[in-house]
Amino acid sequence: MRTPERTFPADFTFGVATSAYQVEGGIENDWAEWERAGRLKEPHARCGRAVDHWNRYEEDYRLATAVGATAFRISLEWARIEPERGRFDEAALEGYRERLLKMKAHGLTPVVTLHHFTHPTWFHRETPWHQPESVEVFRRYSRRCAALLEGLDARVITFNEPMVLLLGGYLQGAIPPGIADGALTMKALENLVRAHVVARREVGERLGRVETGISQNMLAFAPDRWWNPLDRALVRLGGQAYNHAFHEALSTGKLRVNMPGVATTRVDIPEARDSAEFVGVNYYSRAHLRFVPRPPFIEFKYRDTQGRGLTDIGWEDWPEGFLQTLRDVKRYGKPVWITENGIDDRSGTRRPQYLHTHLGQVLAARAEGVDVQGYLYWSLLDNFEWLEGWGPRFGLYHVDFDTLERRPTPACDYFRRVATGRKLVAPL
Ligand code: IFM
Repeated sequence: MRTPERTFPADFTFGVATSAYQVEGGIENDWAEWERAGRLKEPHARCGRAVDHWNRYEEDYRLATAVGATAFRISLEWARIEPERGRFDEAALEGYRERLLKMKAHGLTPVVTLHHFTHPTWFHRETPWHQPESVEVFRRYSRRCAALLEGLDARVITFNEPMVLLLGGYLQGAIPPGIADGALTMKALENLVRAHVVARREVGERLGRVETGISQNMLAFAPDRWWNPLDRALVRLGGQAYNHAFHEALSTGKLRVNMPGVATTRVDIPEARDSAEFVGVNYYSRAHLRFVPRPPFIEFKYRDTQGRGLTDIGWEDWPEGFLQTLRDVKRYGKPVWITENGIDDRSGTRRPQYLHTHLGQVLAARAEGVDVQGYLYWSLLDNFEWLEGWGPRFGLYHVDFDTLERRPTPACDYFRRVATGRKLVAPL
């Protein structure tokens, strides 16, 4: 693994990332319904009060600054803001505004995601993403969000991991809205691109020039059998669809997916051309793909190829793929933000090393001319991990899920040393 440079420039941002549903608590949305329908791996698990960030936000801002973070990524919960279609909750909007102002006062620059997987309960019944009306509905919501951000100098992420939402929610039926249909998935993808465009326009009209983009979950892919041409074709086509179709649409205005037998689309959306100021990358792992001769034709697995041990959620620890991913996004010619990177490490002992190797890859990418400007660790706190419920622990801070007490893991000290010293030091 190459780590040619060991220092981060003074203007490189270190921060932390969270999302509303996973930390705030007390939210009624499509995921809460999904949980009540028993659709999580542990059918009785509930997000419920989450880790009560809605009330403990000031404590959490202090925890972020204590590790040297100067940026804090949150998401706005659409279901709080627009609980019924067309009715906006002024108290919720005020609540977010107050929290963002406090965040600023703590010296943290807000990075604000408008959509992080969840929806108000009416959304899928009335205007699901495969229907064109969804775009207008999102535009109206974004307009209200933009007003919230006045004077905050926030960076805006319209959508978090749109391909994860589509794969899970529209192709596999594993997360809300539970659809499993390739053609609808492609319609929804097109509307998400259009929704990004109109949301960015709303933000720009209200706030002037704001750095706006998306966060894309990007996996390093490898063929399960290196010698098998079908596995290799899957890596090529799947990698293009999963990692690049969305970014590419926002860069060129051309939306292209070509996964024969699964989903294909070819649409030109000229207004999407050059519609992001930065490329948001969420990187965690590598996946091996194997062709199987029956729908859905793809088998997806994480393998421990290096004997490093899978992470506790079962993902390969593969920092090498981070560099590969960052090289790959250089083609968009925009600044790059790592909007998530992190490890489910339930003992808390592996995280400093994970940070060390992954930040090393960020430096290596920078040395190759990839303009990486910021790194947001996922996550500040242990939190609710979607279908996995309360098992995984990604937090720099360990949270006792009974008492909600936050305690630093060894990675807090490591993160602080790098973020404040600007040097890639070795973990102690
Ligand atoms: O917890 C999630 C987050 O919501 C989106 N990116 C991946 C994280 C870990 O699975």
